[in-house]
Formats: sequence, structure tokens, C-alpha cells
Amino acid sequence: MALPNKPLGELPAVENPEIAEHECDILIVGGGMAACGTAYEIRKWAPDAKVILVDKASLERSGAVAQGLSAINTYLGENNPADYVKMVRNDLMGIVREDLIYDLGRHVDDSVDLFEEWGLPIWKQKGDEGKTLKEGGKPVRSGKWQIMINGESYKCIVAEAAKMALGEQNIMERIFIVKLLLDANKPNTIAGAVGFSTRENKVHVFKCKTMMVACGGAVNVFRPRATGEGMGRAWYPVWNAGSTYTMCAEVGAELTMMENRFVPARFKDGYGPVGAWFLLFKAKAMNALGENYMARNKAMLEEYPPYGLAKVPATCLRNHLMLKEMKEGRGPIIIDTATALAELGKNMTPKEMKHLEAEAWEDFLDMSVGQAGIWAGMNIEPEKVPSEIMPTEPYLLGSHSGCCGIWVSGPNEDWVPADYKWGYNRMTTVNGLFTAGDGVGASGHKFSSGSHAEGRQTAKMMARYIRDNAGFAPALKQSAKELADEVYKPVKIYNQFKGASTSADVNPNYIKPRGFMFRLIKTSDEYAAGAAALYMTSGPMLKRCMELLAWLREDSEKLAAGDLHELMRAWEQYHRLGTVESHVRHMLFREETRYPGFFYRSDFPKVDEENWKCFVNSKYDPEKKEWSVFKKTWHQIIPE
Ligand code: SFD
Ligand code: AMP
Repeated sequence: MALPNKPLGELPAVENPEIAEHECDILIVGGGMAACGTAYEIRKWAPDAKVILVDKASLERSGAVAQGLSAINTYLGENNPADYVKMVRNDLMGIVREDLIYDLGRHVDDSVDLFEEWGLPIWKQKGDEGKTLKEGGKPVRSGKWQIMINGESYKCIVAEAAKMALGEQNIMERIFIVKLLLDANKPNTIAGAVGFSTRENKVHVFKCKTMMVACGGAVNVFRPRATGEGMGRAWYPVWNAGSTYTMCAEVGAELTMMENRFVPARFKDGYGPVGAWFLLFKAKAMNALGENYMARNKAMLEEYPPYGLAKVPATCLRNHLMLKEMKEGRGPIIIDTATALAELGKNMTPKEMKHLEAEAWEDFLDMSVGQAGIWAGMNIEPEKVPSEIMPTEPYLLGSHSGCCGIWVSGPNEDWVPADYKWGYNRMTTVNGLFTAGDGVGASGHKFSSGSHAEGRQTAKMMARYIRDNAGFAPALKQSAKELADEVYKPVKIYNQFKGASTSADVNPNYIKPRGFMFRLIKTSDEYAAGAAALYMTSGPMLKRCMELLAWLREDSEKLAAGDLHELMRAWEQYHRLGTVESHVRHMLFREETRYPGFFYRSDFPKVDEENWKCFVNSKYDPEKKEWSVFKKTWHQIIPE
């Protein structure tokens, strides 16, 4: 049910929007890789259930894969799931949920086979062109786990399959979900959600028996390196605003490893990913003196056994070595694209060489078009001129090379430790509430394919959940009108006070989302180890950060919105705030530096395996309105 594009200009918000109420068995919140996986799979397990999918954007181009991708980063192929667990464990400095990772590893390839069946072109080795993966065609691997694709239309392809499986009439686009709703009678049980249309003055209230929330990770939660107009450019999708973490936490879902973050090394300013350059094109990074800093600073890796000593040292440690160069004034950091292409092209004909250069451009044209724009604008021919790379601002996510997120049940199988499972695979600690992709914590390196596969896994479990709870009739605590008033509160505040000053954006009685955003990202950047602080913080800095965030939370009651776009921005900022608070709360609790290169605690500068080889979890009590943060036991399942 796509709504038409809006006309030029923003759509004014009215004080009393229309209210629409919907009832369904299964609600899917989000329309990204994970949600499309659920939508595709659900009919198989629950053919008669009423299912609704709600996306804040348009399914065809929403979420992290909006621009497309050049690689599928998780395809096991000839590898086995136990080795996949070992790789993820090492990359995330030891503390991961091995049950979830193993479970994902044994299912992910099936999603990749489907993508190919639906029309996604997957590169094949010479001689195997025309053969699908399923038929034994050998993919072109950029790395041990990654395969190359022509992926500009990746999301369109995956979305189309989801739409066809679920039926377009069950897909509601451009509806921003603001909060989840607990059942009025059954404690700790999900019963619905409320959101609003970004295209018409309409609040939507949903009642459901079970729900899957996959609204991606959190972007623009730290002051970005990009400024001014460039602020629209970030590496991860700017639209994903921590909705997953904040909304699930607010209904009492336990969070895990929210102290974790991802600071990717990226091509400077355009945020072009580096994977294909390092892995496929075999490029080397170096300091301004032309030295390979991974070799120069090798001894630093030895300080972090076993994570630094693996064949591929953990991603944060690779950053750690790069940051040393930057801190000591040996920047800019350069990726030597010219030498890499020359080496690869040594035995190539001019025609083959041209093809190689085209692939270098396509890597960005397929997934990060702004980077290609920067190359063009700065006269950078990668076969002639090197490029700068840099560590970006931090991102919070659970599906790429980070692992913050929600604590979920693992598979209900014998080999899974008892405290890792409570019945339904990927269900949070709230009954009936599931998550996947960036939502699932302590289980990174799923990427696009793994997120889709995980979404599919939740489908099967949600079908079982509604079967097991057939008598459950969800009931909401608030009326639809009360919920609509809450969602439209920023509009009422704006209308009430807009006459108090000559500028719509500056007012003694309210704060606009843009101003709110600047306060939030300045605070996280300066106090919670952002790029400006070279990713350094300490206990006192984090405590101060929490004080400043508490004042911002007070002011979140006064967010004001004059139009529908601003109303979405207001709630996005609210979701970002909750996510940053969780991040800082966890950073403060974990008294060690578990991820050097992602952030440092000056008061606890080393990894402390003795005291901190455990999860940090937190939980909000929606009744008492109190947070608790605590340690949770880590289990090793796969031997070294
Ligand atoms: O190059 C609401 N990713 C890569 N994965 C790969 O497999 N290969 C790559 O090459 C990858 N790289 C990469 C990647 C991402 C990006 C942005 C770039 C490069 C530039 C990672 C994957 O894309 C990622 O792991 C998955 O997409 C995660 O899936 P999921 O489903 O957890 O999140 P999503 O796809 O972003 O979808 C989120 C959805 O939620 C909606 N939404 N809906 C309603 N209400 C709200 N409040 C909402 N908030 C958000 C969104 O609209 C969206 O539909 S590389 O770097 O390595
Ligand atoms: P990226 O483009 O940085 O998002 O990375 C894509 C994939 O390549 C991910 O699986 C990364 O873990 C991997 N990767 C990126 N850089 C390196 C590197 N220098 N060495 C090994 N793996 C890498």
C-alpha cells in the first residue's frame, strides 16, 4: 500500500489527526533485510495468519541496502559454521553468543541461494559463469566469507520477493513506528504498536499477538565527521535512528553489549567501504611516510592475545594501529589503490585492465555512490592516485562488525546452554517480541545475507508462538485517542508556542529536532569517546555525559514539530537519545578497554579477561521506570 510521493514542500501537521486501528496476528516493524526475510518466510509457517509489515520508508529502497551493495559478506560455501563462529568470536574480542552465530551460519547460504534465484547477479569464477551457486557454480570470493555481486538493485530484488510473498495489501509504507505497547492484562507480553504516517495526518494503532522489530541500527548518534550540507552523508543508513533498541528497551526487553560500537575505516568524506579494496584488490594502507602501519606496529597486536594474533586481527585492533599513526602525526592515512591495481594488472591486456578499473568504480557506484562522486569531483583516478581513509564516527549496530543489541533466546536444542534459551529462537525477554538483524545483540558479522536469514528464522518461531498462544486476545492499556495525542504532542507544543518568538526554530518553550540533534551529538562526541576525542573517555567523562543526557531527556518532553517531516525527526531524535543513553550506561559499567580502536577508557586502558570476559546486559523496568545494569555469564561452545 504505497502512498504517493509528497508534493514540493513539507506537509503541515494538524493537531487532531485521523486515527486508524488495525488488528493482526503478526506485526513486522521495519522493511529492511531482516524484515523482508520474515515477510518472505511467514506464509510458509502461518498461511492463514493476518500479517502486516510497516516500514517508515518505501520497501524497495529502505534501510542499509538502499543504495545496493557490492558484496555479500556472509556466505559460508565450503566453510563450516564452527569456523564462522571462531572468526566472529575473534573479531568481536571474544564475547559473543556462539549459539546464535552457529545457528545463523548453518542457515545463511539458503538466503543467498534465494537472492540468486530472484535475479541477483553473483560473480562466478572463470568457467563457472552461468552456473548458479546451487548448481555448484563457484563464486568469486573477495575474502574467506565474502562473495562479490552486481548489487545496485539488491534491495529492490529482495523487497519484491517479500512483497509477492506477503501481498502488497499487507505492506504499509511511510509509517514511522513511535513505540511498542504491552498487553493490558498479561504481564511482560507484547500487544501492539503505534505510529504515524509521514504522508498524511494519520495515526496508526496496531494490535497484534506477536511482533518482529527490525528497524536497523543507530546512525547520527555521534557528531559525524561530515559537516554542513555534507552531514547527510554517513556510512550506515542515516534513516536508522536507534528505533529498534529504544522501542524494545522501553517495553522491558533486556539489552546486551550496548557498550559495543563500530568505527569503520572508510574512504575519507565519501564513506566508501574498504572491504573490496583490502580483500579483492589487495590494497595496502600506509601512513604519510609510506610505511605499512600494520607491519610497523605489529608488536601492539601481541598485547592482545588471542585477538591480535589471529590470521586476521580483530577489526578494532586494525583501527588501533591506524589511530597510533594519526595520534603521533603520521597522517593522512592512505590506501594505495594505484599500486594495488598495477599489481593485479601486471599480466593483463589493456582491455582486461580497463575492465578492472571499471570494477573499482563499480564497487562504489553499486553501494556508496557519493564516494564515486568524490573521486570524480577531486580528480581521483584510483589507478593513478591513492585515496585517504579514516576512522569514522561511531555507529551502533548488531549485524555488521559490531554486536550491540537485544538479548534473545537461542535455539531450543541440547547443545545450547540453559541460560541462553527460553523457548522461542530470537524472542527477546518480552513474550511475543522478536528481533533480527541489527536488533540481535552479541552476534555480529551477519551482514545483509545473515540479517535476511535471521528474519526468516523469526518467522517460523512467531508462527509457533501464535499457535501455542491461540487463546491470547491482545488488549491495549491506552485508548487510540490517548496514543494519538502522545504521538502528536510535538505538534501541539509547536502550535501552542510558535508565536512566542520571531523564528520558528528558536523559542523559549520548545526545542526543534535539529537543535536537539546537535546537543545530543555534541555530548556523545565530546564525552563518550567520539572522533573529536580520538575515541577516548573515562569514568568521570561518562558520568558527566549521563548528567547532560538527563537534561536533554527533560527537554525531550518539549520537542516541537510544525510538519510531518519534523514530527518524524522529533521521534527519531527521541529514539537516538534512548540508544545513546544505553550505550553510555554500558560503557560506564564495563571497566576495561575491550575494543581498543573503537574506544578507550583512560582509567581502564587494557582488556581485562579475568574480570570482564562476560556480557554486560541492562534492563528497563517499565513499571518502576528504573534501569539495572548487570553482568551475564559468557559460555564458550566451540573449542579453540
Ligand atoms: O561494504 C523503521 N552492509 C553490508 N552487508 C553485506 O552483506 N555486504 C556489504 O558489502 C555490506 N556493507 C555495507 C552494509 C551496509 C551499508 C549501509 C553500506 C555497506 C554502505 C550491512 C547490511 O546492509 C546490514 O547488515 C543489513 O541491512 C541489516 O539488516 P536490518 O534488517 O537489521 O536493517 P536494515 O536493512 O537497515 O532495515 C531497517 C528497516 O527499518 C526501517 N525503520 N520502520 C518503521 N518504524 C521505524 N521507527 C523505523 N526505523 C527504521 C527502515 O526503513 C528499514 O526498512 S560493507 O560496508 O561491508
Ligand atoms: P568493509 O568494507 O570494511 O565493511 O568490510 C567488508 C568485509 O571485509 C567485512 O567482512 C570485513 O570484516 C572485511 N574486511 C575489511 N577490511 C579487512 C581487512 N583489512 N582484512 C580482513 N578483512 C577485512
